[in-house]
Amino acid sequence: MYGKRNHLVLLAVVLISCLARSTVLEAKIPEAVGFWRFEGDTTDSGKGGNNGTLKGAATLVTDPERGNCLQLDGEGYVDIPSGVTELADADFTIAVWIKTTRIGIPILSKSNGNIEWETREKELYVADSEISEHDNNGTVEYVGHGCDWIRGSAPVHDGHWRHIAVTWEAEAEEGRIYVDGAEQTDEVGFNGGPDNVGDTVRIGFSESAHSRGNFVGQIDDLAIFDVALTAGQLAELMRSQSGPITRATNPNPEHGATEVPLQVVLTWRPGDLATKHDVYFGTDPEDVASATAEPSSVYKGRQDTNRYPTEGQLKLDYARTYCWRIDEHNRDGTVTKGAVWSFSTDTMPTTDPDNVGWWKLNDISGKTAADFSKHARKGTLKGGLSFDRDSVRGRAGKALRLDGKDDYIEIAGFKGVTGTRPRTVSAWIKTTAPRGEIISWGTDEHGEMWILGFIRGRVGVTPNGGYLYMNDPVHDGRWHHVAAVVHEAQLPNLHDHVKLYKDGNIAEIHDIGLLDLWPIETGADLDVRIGKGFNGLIDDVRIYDRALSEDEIQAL
Ligand SMILES: [Ca+2]
Ligand SMILES: [Ca+2]
Ligand SMILES: [Ca+2]
Ligand SMILES: [Ca+2]
Repeated sequence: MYGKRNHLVLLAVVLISCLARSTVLEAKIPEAVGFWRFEGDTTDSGKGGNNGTLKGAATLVTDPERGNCLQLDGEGYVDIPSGVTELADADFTIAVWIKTTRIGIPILSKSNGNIEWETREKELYVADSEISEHDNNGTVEYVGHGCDWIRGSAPVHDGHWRHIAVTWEAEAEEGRIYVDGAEQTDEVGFNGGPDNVGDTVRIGFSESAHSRGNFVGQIDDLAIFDVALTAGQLAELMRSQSGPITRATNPNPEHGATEVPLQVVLTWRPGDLATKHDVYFGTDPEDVASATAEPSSVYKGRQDTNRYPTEGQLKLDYARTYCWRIDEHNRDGTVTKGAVWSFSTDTMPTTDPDNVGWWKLNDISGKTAADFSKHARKGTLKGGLSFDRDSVRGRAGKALRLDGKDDYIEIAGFKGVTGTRPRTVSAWIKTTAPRGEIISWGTDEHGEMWILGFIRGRVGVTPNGGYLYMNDPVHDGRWHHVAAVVHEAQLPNLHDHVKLYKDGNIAEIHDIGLLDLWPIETGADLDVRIGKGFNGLIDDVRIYDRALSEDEIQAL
């Protein structure tokens, strides 16, 4: 009796202390090694004591929302006379508030400061898709020269204060990007190449080729830690610096998204205190920015849920830019006006008579892939593949992630370009697994198939018997454009009449030691299929029944 009761008490004590302990551990934020709060000066209140110096036109200002902060105009920066901590070869976190409408701007760099992007220099920046040739306008990225990237997926250039962070666990090689306390990692290839001895930190300074000019906007509470903070710690850090986040965040479609399907539902993360939401939606950014909760063409009413429309989908027009804004009605009776977010919809299907199939894979729900050729040859997702689950940020708009097992897309009833006819097939791919098909059709006999896919680890074509593949590997985890062209010939063969393209240029062919004279006479049994056995991302798959020129392929 006595013993049992004692055990129960002991158990309760252990449970309570475990709970208390885990809560404390989760929330406890370690001391920063560098912490610049810009409270009227550039003092470092972290443990490193690395006080900064304002350079150029950098100034300290007072912001209505965040109080004292740093203001940069594209030329100034803050110089930190130290490397602060290792920003690659050991765990670290950089966490900071930024407010900007610009893209292609640096937040923090660690370098020798000569404005030349050199081996193992590092930069945290807001991406510009024109520089990166990646559909990532306004997202946060961390890069090292020769070290690859940690890439975020959520744009942050909406002119409101956004809390952003990059974390790196060196041993596990885990990198993450956080926006407003929520993980928003798109891809990680970062390899942790150590910092150069003597490189120092600059705030808002452009050292890399990924940004143009210094930061434009405001920066506050920049903290560097020599540990990788958890999501819980980052959320705690953010709230300790700002109180509740009352505005709507994390718009979907993302701010700046392109090639958005015509049927969408708008969703967002509600403010911490929101009970109701005012929805504004239209095509004129000024109307959407200035409208109030009075009847107008852009005010869509006050609602409980964080989706618009509350039921069904919006039906939009092709190739238009739409803007929206969510104002949050808070528990305390206040209203927090939201940012104006925008996105643009997909273009009209082509009228090009030579384009016989074009799957942009921008769809975001269901299992049907729209065809942007004039033939409307819809694809069907197979093997458990679905846009709801497998749609990801693509090369243009969205792309599809295939599992390399049973996933593929079937174009039912479409036999592709058959016989000896000229043709062009192309796709964007991103993979680290060099296997599987990109696109195929034909009859399962020697010489009668037409397969673009991986052959001996390289991209090439085979009619089933004989093959032709490129020399350069493309399975490096980056986007690559691949294409194959069969030129006009009475009896085309791989050696004389087929060209392969990598990233818009004629690809060097792997020397396989023999001339491949297999004829190409494609059968018409199998339906066109995309991505069978392919493990990775695929985007913008096209078929033409004509040999495109090098210039035309470059433009795809
Ligand atoms: Ca401050
Ligand atoms: Ca340099
Ligand atoms: Ca599957
Ligand atoms: Ca796409």
